[in-house]
Amino acid sequence: MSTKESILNKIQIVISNNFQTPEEAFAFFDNDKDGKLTKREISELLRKAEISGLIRGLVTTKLIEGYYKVGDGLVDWNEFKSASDEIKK
Ligand SMILES: [Ca+2]
Repeated sequence: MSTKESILNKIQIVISNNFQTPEEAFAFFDNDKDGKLTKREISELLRKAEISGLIRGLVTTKLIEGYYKVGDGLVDWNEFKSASDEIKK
């Protein structure tokens, strides 16, 4: 149950259960409101998605690696959006 699909699915469930839009979810988890999600902020999202501590660190790293394109190690809104679009497919 720790496949990429089931994890993305859990994230999607958290977002759709708690927020009207992905924008809202992004703003919620962007604690310092700098328009980017740090590793710590993403980890918080995963905690809310009830992804266990052991794989959470791993997934956070994978998400960052998979979705940051500008190479700063942060996930900005566009990247988050394309990630959540991908989840919906
Ligand atoms: Ca932030």
